[in-house]
Amino acid sequence: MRHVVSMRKLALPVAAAMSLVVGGAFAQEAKKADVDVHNVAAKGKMQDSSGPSPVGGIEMMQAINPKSPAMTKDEFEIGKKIYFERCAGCHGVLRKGATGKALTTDITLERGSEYLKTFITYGSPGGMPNWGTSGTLTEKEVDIMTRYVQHEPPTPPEYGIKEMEATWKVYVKPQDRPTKQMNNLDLPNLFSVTLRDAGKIALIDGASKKIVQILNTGYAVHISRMSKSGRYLFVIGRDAKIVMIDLWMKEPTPVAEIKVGLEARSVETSKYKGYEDKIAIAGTYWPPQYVIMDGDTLKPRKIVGTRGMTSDTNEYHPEPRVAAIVSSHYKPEFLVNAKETGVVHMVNYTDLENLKVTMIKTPRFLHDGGMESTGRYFMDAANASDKIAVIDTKDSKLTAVVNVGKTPHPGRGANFVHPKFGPVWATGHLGDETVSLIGTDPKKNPQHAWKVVQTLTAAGGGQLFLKTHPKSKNLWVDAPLNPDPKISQSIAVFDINNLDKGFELLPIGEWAGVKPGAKRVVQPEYNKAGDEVWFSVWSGAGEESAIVVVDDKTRKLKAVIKDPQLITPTGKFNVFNTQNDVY
Ligand code: DHE
Repeated sequence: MRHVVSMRKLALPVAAAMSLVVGGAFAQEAKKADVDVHNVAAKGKMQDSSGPSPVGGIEMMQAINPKSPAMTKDEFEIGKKIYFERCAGCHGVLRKGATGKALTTDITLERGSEYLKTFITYGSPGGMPNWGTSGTLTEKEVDIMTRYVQHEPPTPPEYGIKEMEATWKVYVKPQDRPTKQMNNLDLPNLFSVTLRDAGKIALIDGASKKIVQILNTGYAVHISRMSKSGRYLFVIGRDAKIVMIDLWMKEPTPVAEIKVGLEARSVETSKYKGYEDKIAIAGTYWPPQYVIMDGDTLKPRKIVGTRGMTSDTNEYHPEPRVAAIVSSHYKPEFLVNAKETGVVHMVNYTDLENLKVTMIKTPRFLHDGGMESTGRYFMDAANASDKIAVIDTKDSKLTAVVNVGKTPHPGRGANFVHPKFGPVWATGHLGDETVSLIGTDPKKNPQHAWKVVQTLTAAGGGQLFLKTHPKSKNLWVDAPLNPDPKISQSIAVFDINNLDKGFELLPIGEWAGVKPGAKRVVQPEYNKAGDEVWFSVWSGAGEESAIVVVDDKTRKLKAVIKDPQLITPTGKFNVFNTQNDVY
């Protein structure tokens, strides 16, 4: 079965595509938001999945500009909340522009209220959502936003070591923790599942598919990462709270936590020989910075700001958000993506007092990425430039820049051996239906290295993640943001040895057998053995979701994991695969 939808009409910039709210930390918010998505989808715009920024609730000063249209304090507060929930992702906290246009008052006051109101109500072909006509914002809210953006943007507070230390808690000191695993769990095949809108994670046993434990983490949980030994699990939420869980305790238990800023997406741990489990790092969207911590307690040690000049135009950017962070296997270094400047900070963690950071210039805006199969090269998506930057973690330099499809979104990508071109790394795209395969073997296949060797046509645009496994012959590609439910509720699967045959579309959402809902199928994840794949079937916070497990060999349904506690499952992180960068 083939469903090919041209995404040309639907090609929104990544942040715009993801700036409408589907869920939220609160069921009520999510309910309202689900309606938003259907409205948007019905109008043929790409579905969105972003969560509201928690920054809107923070106290900030209202600067008075005599030229700005009048607003009461209450209206300003409403405007601020809406701005952070809906607009900041594209236009930036300080409105200097990111994926969306700059909205500083020199521009907005000149455009004037009539122009701005039309823009907010009807959207634009450039990617601005139609907030008014989609019903997302009421007429009154559009009016408030029209005036709000003509006021000086309020700045959220900074967040230094003092603020971090005030939130830092060690529940169980390292010396009071076990010296060996005290439970019978098959840890390498345990899955940490994000329950996004519940602010929790579920630990699910890979063999029995039973929920072992549900743990509170933070607001709109985002990702889980493992320490090198596979003992400590780190979970970070959009609220920048990190919870560190010791999987060796009798019951996996949080042993430390810290809030490292006001808004965040990424956390990672040291993987270089001799530094296993020693150091942790987290990056924040606000303030734009990253913090290096002790790997066993989360004690904050060193904060580095990312504010600085952009890689291409050498202009100052006041809020380069920290997106993906990966840990080098070749050096005691982290690779930190500063999104808006297009600079990868290669941070050497051997001497925090005399910190060495190699700044690598790449195209903008950096988002996510992962290692190719040898672990030497970081394949880094510069999504607004439609490019993948290839960074050599051994020689600490940019090796190549590869043109791919519209708005690459690889997650960590997928590595496999192509029957004709040798080892490749794959990325899907938010903005079109293609999957780009890039040659990654400069030694034995130099003619194909760092080139797109093949472009596959998957089910549609709105892809977020794709996955395979060294033992598998399948490449699974999701498209949860596609406006066509037939596509967003299914998975496209390719046979790696017969890629020209095209894909098979499996109706995972239908297989879940859940009650009506968005049922977006998101983020394939393998078990440790590499013989089954787990998919989230993701509906609203008040609706029924599930995890569907498929047999990798037969592509047949193997199990459905359902539980009232499985609220908005999105990311799933197998301990062994996350620990060892298997993808
Ligand atoms: Fe994510 C990874 C940022 C929306 C699920 N997400 C990441 C990473 C970043 C990021 C920077 C890489 C972290 C790393 O490797 O260190 N995500 C953002 C956003 O800024 C964005 C676009 C909008 C927002 O408001 O947050 C966003 N992400 C989403 C979602 O809506 C998703 C689908 C559901 C959810 O849980 O919120 C979502 N993001 C994920 C997942 C990963 C991720 C599952 C990890 C994938 C992996 O395999 O490693």
